[in-house]
Amino acid sequence: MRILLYNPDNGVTRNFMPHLWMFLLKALTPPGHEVLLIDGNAKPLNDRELVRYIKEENIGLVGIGAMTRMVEKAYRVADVVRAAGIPVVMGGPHVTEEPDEALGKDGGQRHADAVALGEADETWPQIVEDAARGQLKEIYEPVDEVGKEKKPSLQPYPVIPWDTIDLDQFNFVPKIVRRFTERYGSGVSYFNTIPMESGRGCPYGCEFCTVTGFFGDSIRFRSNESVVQELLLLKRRAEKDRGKIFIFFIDDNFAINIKRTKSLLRDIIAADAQLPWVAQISANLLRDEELVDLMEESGCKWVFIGMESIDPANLADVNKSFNKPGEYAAVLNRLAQRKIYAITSFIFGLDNDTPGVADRTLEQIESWPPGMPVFSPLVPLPGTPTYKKLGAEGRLTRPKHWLNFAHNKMAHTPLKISIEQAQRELDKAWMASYSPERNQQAIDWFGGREINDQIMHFVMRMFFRGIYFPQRNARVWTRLVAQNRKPLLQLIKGGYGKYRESRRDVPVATPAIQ
Ligand code: B12
Ligand code: SF4
Repeated sequence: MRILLYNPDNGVTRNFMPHLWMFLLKALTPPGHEVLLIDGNAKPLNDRELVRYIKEENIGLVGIGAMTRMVEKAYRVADVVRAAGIPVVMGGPHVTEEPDEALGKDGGQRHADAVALGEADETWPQIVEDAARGQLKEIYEPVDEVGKEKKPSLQPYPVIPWDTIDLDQFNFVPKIVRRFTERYGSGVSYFNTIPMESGRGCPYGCEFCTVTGFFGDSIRFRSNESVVQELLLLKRRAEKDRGKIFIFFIDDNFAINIKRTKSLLRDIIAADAQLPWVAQISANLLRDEELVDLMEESGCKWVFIGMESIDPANLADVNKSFNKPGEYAAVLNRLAQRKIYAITSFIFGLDNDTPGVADRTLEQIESWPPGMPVFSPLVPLPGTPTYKKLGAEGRLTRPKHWLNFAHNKMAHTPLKISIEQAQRELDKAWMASYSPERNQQAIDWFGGREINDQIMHFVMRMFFRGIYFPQRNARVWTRLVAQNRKPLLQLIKGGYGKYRESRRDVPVATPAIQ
């Protein structure tokens, strides 16, 4: 049987990074079946094109995965595929919480023939075999003989053949630049961010988050050996075809077991398997100097930190008191001393937020080393304590917000700020954080040193703007470049100076004296 795994586009981030689930399920597919992958963020297809593709490729089963924010799109795609007579199985965090919705058992339209609940590593082979026999069940749940939930141990972990997978659709290097570098034989042919997991699960149970419920509070790790081998595979690939590969360790809290993280990082260093990497780590775990040293040595460049709020009352409300706003600056400085910077994530619309929350947060951010702040409203995700609490208090304004998805739009009434005001605070925080003035300040922070880091920050800032700001046409980009001409010229000058310096340092070839 030929299977298509499909990830609907999220309407925001385009081809930023492939989704791991597709590659993982492909690697776990029993022999005798062929799996094709389409990520709608990288390869947009309209309904007609998708059906034509499915027919031409003789697909017998379509698997669709989606987060809550993409599920409306996922259902639409599923409807089109089923209307063409091909069975659909859906999986991922949303349908795990709302299987009745996907199966049309809540009074709405049916979208899927089957749903895979929870982690599908062990149910996927069964789904494929059942589909091949035309005997798909409605629900696949990872349980043991006595019906108890069973989590994959991640040992052994399947080998994802990253060395042979075509990653062209996720290449950050624009085609025009590639043509130039290919012709002149130097430079980088691709830049890919690759998702990799070293473990699953988080015991912290922050109330707005689905992870503790979905993956469970028992943390499971791959062996160090298996992570190192995957890194080496990617490193060899990058070296062979002069590409750049950046690893995104998608573990929800990469340092949740500090001892184990240190041992993994030591093994990466010992095997010379370093590639530049980013990971999600909570601020409380970044107090450890030895950990941060090992992060630097093993290639860490960025850390994603869920700061959520600078207000301890807000953090207590969502069960995240282990975040201590008073230590954020120290944590970020500790990282910056090692040339590691942070993507800091904030939520607005928490219960203790009042008008002015954007200004207060921005004031703090501006006192920190430069980074990439991101802001979102509190999104009540199905299955979370937050969703239940807001529902019980009658504060969900759009209880099924995912069926009428609107980017960054609130779905509940905050306590001390109106929805409209919270929305304005969000817009303000985004605009101020990526304004030309802020971009200039980020570069100036380096005081003329580290031109490479300055360029990296500027490019990332423009990139984040491109990702997160809705208007992305050529006119907007031209205006953006014009507004940022001062930092841009400064960087070009600095980069050229560095280039000349490096040319001066190249030893002049002298004829050998006989
Ligand atoms: C990496 C990641 C991202 C990446 C993007 C995704 C990518 N390209 O990989 C980035 C950093 C950009 C991101 C952003 C966001 N993310 Co995110 N992200 C993750 C993260 C950390 C890892 C995803 C992953 O690869 N997991 C590992 C794989 C193996 O697990 P999995 O995807 O669940 O797949 C397994 C099963 O679900 C199942 N499965 C999945 N799909 C399918 C399909 C079929 C057919 C079958 C059979 C099975 C199946 O099988 C897989 C193997 O067991 C998860 C948390 C987590 N640990 O999963 C959050 C998570 C998915 N993100 C989440 C959220 C909320 C967001 C944001 C909305 C946050 C925000 N407010 O901005 C944004 C939205 C971005 C966007 N524009 O779409 C939520 C989603 C919850 C939900 N119900 O939707 C999660 C679960 C985290 C959380 N805090 O609750 N994210
Ligand atoms: S620490 Fe992160 S992954 Fe863990 S529960 Fe909190 S928000 Fe979710």
